[in-house]
Amino acid sequence: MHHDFGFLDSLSPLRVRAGDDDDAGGNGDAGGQDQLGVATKTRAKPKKPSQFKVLMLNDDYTPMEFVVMCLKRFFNMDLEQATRVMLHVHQKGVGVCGIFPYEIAETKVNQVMDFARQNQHPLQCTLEKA
Ligand code: TYC
Repeated sequence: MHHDFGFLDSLSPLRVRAGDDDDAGGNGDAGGQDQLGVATKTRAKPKKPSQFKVLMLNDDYTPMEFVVMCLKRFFNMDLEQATRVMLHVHQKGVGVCGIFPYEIAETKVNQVMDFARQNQHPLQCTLEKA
C-alpha cells in the first residue's frame, strides 16, 4: 500500500524548536545540539503576495506631454495607451497606471516622483492596495 503525502509540501513551518528538549542522554545526545528541529506550527494556505495599484493624480501644472512621457518610460505604455491614461487622469482626477507586487509598485512611484521633481513638475503618484 502506497500513501501519498505530497500535500505536506504545502505546509510551511513557521517556527521550529531544535535541541532544547530535556534530553537526559538516553541516546547519547546530552546537549541536544544535533537534534532535528520539531515543527510546532504550520500554515496550510500560504498567502499570495498582495498586489498594489499605482495611481497617477491630476494637477493643474504638469504638462500633458510630461505625463505621457512618464507613462511610456516607467509603465512601458505605447503613445496611444499613455495618451488615453493621461486624458483619463486629466478628466477624472485619478487613474491606474498598473497593478504590481508591493516592491515593484513602490519602485515605480519613486521613479515617477523623482523624475517629476527633477523637472520641477508637481506630478503626484501613489500606491493603493488592489
Ligand atoms: N491637468 C494637466 C494639464 O492640464 C495635465 C495632467 C494630466 C497633469 C494628468 C497630471 O496626472 C496628470 N496640464
